[in-house]
Amino acid sequence: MLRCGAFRLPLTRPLLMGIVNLTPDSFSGDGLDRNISAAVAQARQQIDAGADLLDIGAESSRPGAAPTSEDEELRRLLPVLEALGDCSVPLSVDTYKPAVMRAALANGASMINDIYALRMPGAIAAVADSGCAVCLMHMQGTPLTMQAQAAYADVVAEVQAFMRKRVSAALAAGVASDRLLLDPGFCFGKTLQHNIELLRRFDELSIDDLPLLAGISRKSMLGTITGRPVAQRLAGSLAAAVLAAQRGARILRVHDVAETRDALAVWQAANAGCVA
Ligand code: 8Y7
Repeated sequence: MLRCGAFRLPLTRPLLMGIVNLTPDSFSGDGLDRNISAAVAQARQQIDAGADLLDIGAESSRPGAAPTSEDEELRRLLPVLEALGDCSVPLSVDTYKPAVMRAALANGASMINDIYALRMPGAIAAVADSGCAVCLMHMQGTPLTMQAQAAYADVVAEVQAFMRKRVSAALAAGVASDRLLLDPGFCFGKTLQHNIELLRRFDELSIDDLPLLAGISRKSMLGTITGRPVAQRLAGSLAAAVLAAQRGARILRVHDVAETRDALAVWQAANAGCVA
């Protein structure tokens, strides 16, 4: 069971985290109001499609992306959190900035998804006293530089060692273990070979039975494998989601909730020998 603010998420079947992207490059340059209603509509559609939780992000973490200011991030996030205040699933906010974490938690977020795994000064303190869930993700470098310098002797061992340190830091600050999720951070400072190794050996990443999250949906590693542009990576994303689930992922961070749900339903039926 994952503690996630006022929510308790069962971890007996893989959960789907629907992605809601508030970065301007994912919209067509409309005004902020249009963006808010588009984002809220996208969020509600993800919930209708069966999302168990949503991940709302207002700063791009794509390779090469430049940072967004705290004010701008909050200007994008807060109206959407407010509009989704009555929704039935936990809202995760994708941020590494302590002030944004505090504001998000004060405005209805139940989870913080941090690509820096609470390494920014003040980040652990920002989440410690709330009951929110926290996703600790591995990244080598920063989004601006990470693809230029990806190097590991043993990617699985190094990612796991990093996660172990971040778990210790969180526990030492009083974040209970039932609030923690781990994520190897596919494509965050990794070559294709590293990403494939992490997926192939995903089950080896677990630490103290903490739940693992996998975010592979539409990513460049799928583009490299299939030769497809981002708009044509659904089939690759579904294959990766099923594989990650097979290898122990408890939460899948995805763009295509309805399709992933169907793919997982087939996988689960075959596993269980019956339709649930
Ligand atoms: C991940 C993520 C992104 C991921 C977690 C994208 C914010 C890039 N990827 N957070 N965020 N794990 N925890 O293509 O893999 O979605 S952004």
